[in-house]
Amino acid sequence: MTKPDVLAVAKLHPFYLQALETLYTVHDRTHVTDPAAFAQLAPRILGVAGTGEASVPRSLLAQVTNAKVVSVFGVGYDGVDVPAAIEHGIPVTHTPDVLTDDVADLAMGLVLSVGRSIAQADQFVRAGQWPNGPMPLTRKVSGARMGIVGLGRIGKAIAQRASGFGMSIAYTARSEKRDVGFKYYSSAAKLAANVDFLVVITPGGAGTKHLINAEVLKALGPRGFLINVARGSVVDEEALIAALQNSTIAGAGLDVFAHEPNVPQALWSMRNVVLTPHMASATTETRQAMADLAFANMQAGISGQPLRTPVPECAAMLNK
Ligand code: NAP
Ligand code: 8YV
Repeated sequence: MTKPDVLAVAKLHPFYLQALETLYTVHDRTHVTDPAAFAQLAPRILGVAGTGEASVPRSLLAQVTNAKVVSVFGVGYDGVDVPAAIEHGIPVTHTPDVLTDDVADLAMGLVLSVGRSIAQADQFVRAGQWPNGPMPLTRKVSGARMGIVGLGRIGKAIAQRASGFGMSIAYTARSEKRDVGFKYYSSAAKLAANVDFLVVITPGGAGTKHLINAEVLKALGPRGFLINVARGSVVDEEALIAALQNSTIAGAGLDVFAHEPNVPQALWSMRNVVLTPHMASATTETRQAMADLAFANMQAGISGQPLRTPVPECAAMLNK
């Protein structure tokens, strides 16, 4: 018996791909590699599988006329044209919650790494510099002021961890949260002016593009550090590089970049930055949990069962 057809719009994590292949024939980016063949195949596609950064544009959604679901392996889905998916009656799912702990852990790791110069200290020892004298002093993290841009699932988990370090917490978001007990600022610039570590953890996409711009970096100031674990698009990368070069800010810890996997060469040699390759959810345990959830959503969508974790925008179409 032939298996139903699914389109992968990006290179899938092996955990997700292997699960899909047990039930479906997975076509790996055929829409890009062979558009003519894809035109024939498209009406047979029942599900679209992607990653948090993968592009699922309106033009593709119009082609997969019989698709029942877009299942994203990731909590962020800024690459999916959700309004177009809704117009075509295709619900979109993602993988919230299961990765929250890991992303919050990495955010704190970057805070500690930039504040205490851990990556630089490692290089200092390996380069044999210790016998020549001590490293320059670093920056105390415990008790410092943290500002969180985006107090959602992951932002709250970062706040919880930072509270364990005795840090004071303030935040900005689209709306003030009455139940959290942290100081709210109505803009990223106002928040930045009042903190030592500014941690960015919003969704990507048009609504947050360059939310962290030259003005915000100036407000963060020469003793402030920027941590970005959200999306590269949220930070104006050129403004950030200028701010680092001019000591407008003290340093940065970056897991995400504007044009991944390409990282601007200007950042490579800077001593005051720590760079990681979009790895905040990349533990074996969490990637397995994400794959299980993304696969469950794909199966549910194709078989007409209730979806496990649809994106909020799709709630209305699913309740009809
Ligand atoms: P979430 O629960 O939906 O939280 C998102 C938060 O961002 C909310 O507090 C929201 O404000 C706020 N926000 C949205 N637009 C904003 C704007 N224009 N200005 C200020 N704040 C804004 O999502 P989550 O589960 O915490 O995930 C957040 C994001 O983290 C994902 O979308 C993804 O981009 C990123 N992420 C990255 C990695 C990685 O590997 N580096 C891994 C996982 C997730 P309101 O609460 O007021 O609506
Ligand atoms: C993943 C992410 O690295 O969940 C997200 O939004 O950015 C990350 O967890 C990504 O989706 C997998 O490519």
